[in-house]
Amino acid sequence: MLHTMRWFGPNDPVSLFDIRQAGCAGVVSALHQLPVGAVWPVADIQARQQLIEVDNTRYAPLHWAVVESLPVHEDIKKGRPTRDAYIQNYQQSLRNLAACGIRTVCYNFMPVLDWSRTDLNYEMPDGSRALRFVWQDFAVFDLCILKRAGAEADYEPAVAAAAREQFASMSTEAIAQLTNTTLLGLPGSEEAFELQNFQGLLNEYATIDAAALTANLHYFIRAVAPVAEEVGIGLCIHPDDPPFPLLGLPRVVSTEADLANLLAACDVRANGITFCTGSLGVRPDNDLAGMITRLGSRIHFVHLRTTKREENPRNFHEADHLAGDVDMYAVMQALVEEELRREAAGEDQPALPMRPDHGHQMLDDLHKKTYPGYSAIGRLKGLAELRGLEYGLRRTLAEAEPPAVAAYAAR
Ligand code: DNO
Repeated sequence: MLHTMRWFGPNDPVSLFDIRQAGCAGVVSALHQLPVGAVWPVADIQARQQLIEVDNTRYAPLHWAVVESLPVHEDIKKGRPTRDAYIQNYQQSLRNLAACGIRTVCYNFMPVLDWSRTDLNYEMPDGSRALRFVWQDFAVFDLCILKRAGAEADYEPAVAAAAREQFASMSTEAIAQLTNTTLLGLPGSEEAFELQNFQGLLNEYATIDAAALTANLHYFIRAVAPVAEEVGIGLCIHPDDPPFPLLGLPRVVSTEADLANLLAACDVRANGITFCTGSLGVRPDNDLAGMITRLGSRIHFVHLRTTKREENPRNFHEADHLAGDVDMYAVMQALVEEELRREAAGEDQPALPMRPDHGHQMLDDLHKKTYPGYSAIGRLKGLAELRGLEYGLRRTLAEAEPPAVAAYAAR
């Protein structure tokens, strides 16, 4: 696989120097400074490439392998009349990225919020810190802080009652912290949504149910995937995180059926998947290794991470990369098999770009401020473990498949 790490840009406290030493050949980055919906100009893309690929020639090269994300404007998700203009911008950004040599572009279709957690500092038994999602804490936010109309119906009565009791004993500081964590903005931004405006953003989805959101997603992909196909980009949707509806908003990229429907909506290779085991793995009904085997040719990018479900099955925390509920051995085996298949078929870039997704805050990073989930040492540890697993599986599987061994050796 092509080992990569996410780099949020020049303000990221984890440097390109760090990422290189962690063992990466590729970088995953985005132009977070541009407003969502704007065309990404060639000059801005090249400026980022300059930082990653050209400056600092003293050390081993790094390559901007994946854009994560080229974000989708809310008007596209809502199916507003203005969506066509934003879709045209998206198509132009894809053309510009392709002109600069970028071949993999990730996006998501989650309304309003990107990923959601309720705790960014959950203490693990070894003292490191993990990200965690607790359904009851989320209910506290929804029922008692946001006070969303109709929220009551979304929680089991016992959870709602416990949430109210919990809220009554929370300090002002704890309430502020939960509010800020839940409203954290898009990755790469340190700003959170404002509580006052937030209900307004949710209201705009009042008439958009899962079927309508799916139709809007398919409308979008039918317009942009042919352009991606033409310019040689693999577009890859990131699944919902967590993979179930929150705050009354529909979520439509959570299961194998959701993904298969999306792929069928525009049957070109460019219409693909970011296979995020951490997001999909929260649901016990997602058979991850089987999904890779069945959908594999359309996987353009891989996020490897695992979560551990807790006593309430909607609660989870991010576990060590080889622990947790994801069978990483089976996942890695299916991924290596997919790569061997690509090699045997003579594909020009058979290596799947992979990044160790998130990592615990540990060792020296406990004293540093990094983007939640994106500390250097936790990701380095995750990558090291995953690479070891990949190496072992490669050796074993390639021996069983002589043509693929030859293809691999010839790289
Ligand atoms: C979280 C990330 C997501 C992801 C976007 C992709 O750490 O995996 O925020 O980048 O959803 O569009």
